[in-house]
Amino acid sequence: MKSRAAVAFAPGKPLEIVEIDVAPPRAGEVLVRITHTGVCHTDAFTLSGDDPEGVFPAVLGHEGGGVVVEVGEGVTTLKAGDHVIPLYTAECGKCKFCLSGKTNLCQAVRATQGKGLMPDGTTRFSYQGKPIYHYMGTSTFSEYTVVPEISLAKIDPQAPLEKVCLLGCGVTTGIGAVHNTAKVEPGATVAVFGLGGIGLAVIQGAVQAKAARILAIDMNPAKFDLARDMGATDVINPKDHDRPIQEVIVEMTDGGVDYSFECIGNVDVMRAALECCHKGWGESVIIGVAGAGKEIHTRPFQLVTGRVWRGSAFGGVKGRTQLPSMVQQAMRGEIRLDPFITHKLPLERINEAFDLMHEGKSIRTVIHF
Ligand code: NAD
Ligand code: AHE
Ligand code: ZN
Ligand code: ZN
Repeated sequence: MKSRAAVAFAPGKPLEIVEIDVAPPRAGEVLVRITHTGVCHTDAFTLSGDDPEGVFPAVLGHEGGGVVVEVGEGVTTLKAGDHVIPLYTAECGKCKFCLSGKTNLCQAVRATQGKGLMPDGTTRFSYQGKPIYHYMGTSTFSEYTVVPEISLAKIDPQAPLEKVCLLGCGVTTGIGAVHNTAKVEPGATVAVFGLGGIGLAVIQGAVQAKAARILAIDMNPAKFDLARDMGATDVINPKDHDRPIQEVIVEMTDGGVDYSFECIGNVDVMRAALECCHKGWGESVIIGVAGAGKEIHTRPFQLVTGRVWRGSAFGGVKGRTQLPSMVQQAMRGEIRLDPFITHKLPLERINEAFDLMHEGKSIRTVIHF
């Protein structure tokens, strides 16, 4: 079938809106009509060429919502008409990772996913007879996409897809990192570095966890009003200080924070986020994605003296089992999605969503098809 899609033909180039060919779903696969998709910084990261797993040409996008059109052979848990959120972290329920009870990082389709391929090692997308690669197992920048059954969360059909698509990445990642990765407890002091979609979701999670103090840090002061609205108690611009920001935070918090979250992808900020943690117990969670070749640094003494460095992918959330209830929380207003949606654009204008992000003017642009 034909599908309108925004194709990344080469790194560093704007996406091109073209009509691609989408092959039918094979065994264990599902054809989904995407109705809405957010644009996450990770899409921009991969488009920039900094992603070691970036392959081109590809259909990017991983924060979508849609409706099942057709299921392939052997698919039993979904049928045409079901509403779904594609998952870049699958949940097969059978692999060593799924069975461990220790991680959400199902590996059932991860190897082929990282190469831009479906689990059988081929693509369902093509343009002018040449293959187009998939992205993160989701490729939500195409009106029609093919996704493994185990990479789809079935959600309440009453849920507004134009909003709950954000649970496909940003909002779930931030809220989940607070509850599943850091396990923030009531009364805690929390620092959040980077106030985009992820950082704001961390603030929302910290409020849910009843953190007593939430410090929100960004170089762009335009982000501070929304951070306060979301529940930040203090806003800090590193540009207003002439010493390392970790020193400022340690002083403000009587020795450091209980938990910090890096939501930028900057390895220098990752260091600051670790070093602003309290001696003896402070824990820092890396969420931001850093470019190829980047490495983190600190003095080992920071860890010897009790600080902990962690990382979090998709907020530690198991998508098929946990996302449906997060959708319900959003429908009940227990998870706020509206404040994240600063812009709405048709697919044809998707490059403007990237511009708005780079200019620091948007939190999330939701694309409609
Ligand atoms: P975003 O661009 O919307 O927000 C980033 C924010 O960081 C902006 O407000 C920007 O002003 C701020 N910032 C940039 N440099 C800074 C600095 N040196 N000091 C302080 N603030 C600074 O991005 P986003 O969509 O919120 O994504 C944030 C990061 O999280 C990205 O790296 C993205 O790839 C990553 N991410 C990871 C996961 C995961 O599962 N681990 C999921 C989603 C996104
Ligand atoms: N491909 C990159 C890593 C990208 C990355 O870290 N992705 C995050 C999700 S970002 C969503 O916006 C993630 O969940 N990673 C776990 C996984 O299995 O990919 C690289 O460096 O190679
Ligand atoms: Zn994302
Ligand atoms: Zn698995």
